[in-house]
Amino acid sequence: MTISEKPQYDCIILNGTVVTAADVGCYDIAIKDGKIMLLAPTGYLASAPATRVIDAEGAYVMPGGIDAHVHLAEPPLFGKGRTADDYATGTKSAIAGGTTTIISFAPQDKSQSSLLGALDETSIKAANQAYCDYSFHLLVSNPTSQALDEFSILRERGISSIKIYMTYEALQLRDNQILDVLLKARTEGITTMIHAENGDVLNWMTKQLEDRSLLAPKYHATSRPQILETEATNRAIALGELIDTPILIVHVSSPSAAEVIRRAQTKGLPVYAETCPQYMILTRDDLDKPGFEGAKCVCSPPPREGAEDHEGIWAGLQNGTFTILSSDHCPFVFDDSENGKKAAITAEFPQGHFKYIPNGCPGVETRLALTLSANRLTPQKFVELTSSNPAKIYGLYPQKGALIPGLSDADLTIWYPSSTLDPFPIQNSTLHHNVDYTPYEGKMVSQWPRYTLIRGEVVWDRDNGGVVGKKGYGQFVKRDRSSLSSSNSSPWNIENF
Ligand code: DUC
Ligand code: ZN
Ligand code: ZN
Repeated sequence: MTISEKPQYDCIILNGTVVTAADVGCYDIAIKDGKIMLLAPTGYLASAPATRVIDAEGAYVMPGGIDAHVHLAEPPLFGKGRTADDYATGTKSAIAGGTTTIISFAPQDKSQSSLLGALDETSIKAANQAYCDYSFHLLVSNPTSQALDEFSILRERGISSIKIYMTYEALQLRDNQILDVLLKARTEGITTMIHAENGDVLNWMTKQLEDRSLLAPKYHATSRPQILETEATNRAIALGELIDTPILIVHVSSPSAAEVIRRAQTKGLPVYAETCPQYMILTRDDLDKPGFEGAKCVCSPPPREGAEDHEGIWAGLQNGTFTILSSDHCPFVFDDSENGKKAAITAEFPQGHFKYIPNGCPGVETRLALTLSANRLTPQKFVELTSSNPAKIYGLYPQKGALIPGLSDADLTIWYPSSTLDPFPIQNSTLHHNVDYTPYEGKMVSQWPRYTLIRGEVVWDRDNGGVVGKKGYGQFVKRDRSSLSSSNSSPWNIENF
C-alpha cells in the first residue's frame, strides 16, 4: 500500500464471538463509513488493511445496546424532583455501559394543546450534547384534537411511538382519552407505550396510609400493590383490543401483570411488554433501609416482595412475554432537598413522606452488565431483549439492533473474554451519570463492556481512557413504524361491534 492509499476498512474487529438475536458464531467484522461491511470466518480479515484493528480475543461482540426507556432533562413530572442527567451526562453514562442508542421522552405539559412544542424543546436540549445516538417518545399528557392531529407530523419527523400514563396527576389520562389516543395511533402507525397503574386506587391507598401516619419510604410500595398494576394492565389491554392497535406495557414489575400480558399474547393480540433490571434485582426490603436510604430505590411501579417475584420476571424474559428490557433510567440526586429524593423531607414531614419522593432510579449504565452477569439468558436472548427487539418495535431495525452488512450501523458492544475479568462490585464512584448513588451499590458483576463503538468510532475503551467519544457525536435517528406488529391500515369501524 502506498502512503496515499486509504486502507480498505476503517476498522476491523478480529476474533469475535459474534452474537445476534438469531445466532452465535466466530467471525471477524469489517467496518467502513460507519457501517458493517463484512462478517467473515475468524482469521479471514487477519491481515486486511484497516485504520484500526481491535482484537476481541474471543469475547462476545454484539449489536450495541438500545435503551428505549431513559428520562433526561425532564421537568418535575412524577411529583417533586427534577431529573439530574441532561443529554450529555445521561448519554455519556449510556456508552460507558455499552449502550449505543437511547430513546428518551419529549414531555408535553398538560397546559399545552400541541405536541410540537415539546418535541422542539427536547430536540434543542439534545442537540450537540449527546455521546450516543438518540430518539424521543412523545409523552402525551393532553390529547387535544390538535395534539391528535399532530401524530402524522410526528411520523414525518421520525417519531413512531408515544407514551401515556394511567396515573400521576400531571400526566394521567382517562379511559376515553386513552381510546382517542389509541385510535389515532392506529391510523398513523404509532406504537403506544402505557404506564399501567391505577391512579385512583393508588390515591385511595395513599390516603389510607396517611390516615395511619405510615409515611416511610417502604410505604411507597404498600401504596402500589401488584393488583393495582395488574388491573391497569388488564384495562390497557382491553382498550387496545377494542381499537385493535399495538400497545407496549412499560416497566412491568409484577408476575401477575406479566400473566395477563401472556394471556393476551396467546390470544394473538398485538400486546408487547417491557421490564427493567430493578424488577429482577431490588425488593421492597430495599425501600426499608435505615433512615431515608430507602428513598433511593423508590420507583414506580415499586420493586416487589422477593425472590418469587423476581423469578416470575425472569420467566417472562425467557419465555418471550417481555419484548424488551430497558433501564427506565430516571435519575434524581439523593442528597438534594430541592430537586432530589430529599425534597420529600420538609418542615411538615421531617422524616419525609413517601408521596413526595421523586419516583425513579438511575440505571442506564448498569443495565447490560447486570443482566448479562446474571447468566439467566442465552446470549442471543440477551441481544434480542436489549438491542434487536427495541430496534424492531421502535422502527430502528436493521439500521440499529443488527449486524447486517451494508445495512446496519457499526454500533457494537464488545465484552471481555470469558474469565478474564474478576467479578467486581458496582460502585457509584465509577459510574458516569450525574447522580450521587446507584441502587446497585455493591452488587457483583462478572462482565462489563470493554469497548463501545458507534458508527464505527470507538467511544468507550475501558482500559485506555474510558470515555473517548465526544459530546455531540450522537445523532438524532429518524424512526419508521414498528416492524414487529403488522400494520392495520383498514379504517376502524364502530359497526363491527
Ligand atoms: N414512570 C416512568 O416511566 N419513569 C419514572 C417514573 C414513572 O412512574
Ligand atoms: Zn412510567
Ligand atoms: Zn420511565
